[in-house]
Amino acid sequence: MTPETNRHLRQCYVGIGSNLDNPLQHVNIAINQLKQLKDTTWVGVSSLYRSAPVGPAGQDDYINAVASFHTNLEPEILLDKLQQLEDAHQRVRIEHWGARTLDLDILLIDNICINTSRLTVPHPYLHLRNFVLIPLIELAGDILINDTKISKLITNCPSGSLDKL
Ligand code: A4P
Ligand code: MG
Repeated sequence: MTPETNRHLRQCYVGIGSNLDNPLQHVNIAINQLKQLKDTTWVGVSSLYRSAPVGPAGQDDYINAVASFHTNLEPEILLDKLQQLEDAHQRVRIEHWGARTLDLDILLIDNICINTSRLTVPHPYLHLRNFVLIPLIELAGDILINDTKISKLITNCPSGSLDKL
C-alpha cells in the first residue's frame, strides 16, 4: 500500500470457519487468500481450533481460526470481497447456520459499530462463541469489545468443545 492510501487504515478481525469437504484444507487456503487480499496489509492468524458445531444437528465439527489485517477498504466492500472468497470455495447457502465449506465473518473493525441491512459489526454472536473469542484473544490480546474485556466475555460464554490443533 502506498503512503497515500495509508490514511484510513483500520484493523480488522475476521472469523474463519469450515466444516465441509476437508475443512482444514479450506481454512488453510482461505488464510493464504486473505494474506493476498488487495488493499490490505496482513497482520497474522491465530492457531487453528476444532470446535463442536453450533446450529442444526448432524453437522461435522468445524475448523475455526481468526485472522487480522489492516485495510482502508470500506466495510461493505470488504464484505463483498470476503463473500467472493466464500463463493470461490463453492459455498452453498441452504440452511442458516448449516454446514459450509467456508464462512468468513467480520468480527471487528477497529472499535467502530456498524448496523446496516448487510453488515453488523461487532459480529452479533461474537460474545456467545468460544470458537471466536479464544482465537481472538490469542491474536488481539485482552482488548475491550463494547466496553467488556474479551476475557470477561469468555468467562460468560457457553463452553462448547474446543481443541487447539
Ligand atoms: N452479515 C451481517 N453482519 C456480518 C458480519 N459481521 N460478517 C450478513 C459477515 N456477514 C455479515 O451470512 C448471512 C449474511 O450475514 C450475509 O449475507 C451478510 O450480509 P452467511 O454467511 O451467508 O450465512 P450464515 O453464516 O448462515 O449466517 P450467519 O448469521 O453469518 O451465521 P454465522 O454467525 O456466520 O454462524 N459452529 C462452529 N463450531 N463454528 C462455526 O464457525 N459458524 C456458524 C455460522 C454456525 N455454527 C458454527 C460456526
Ligand atoms: Mg457468516
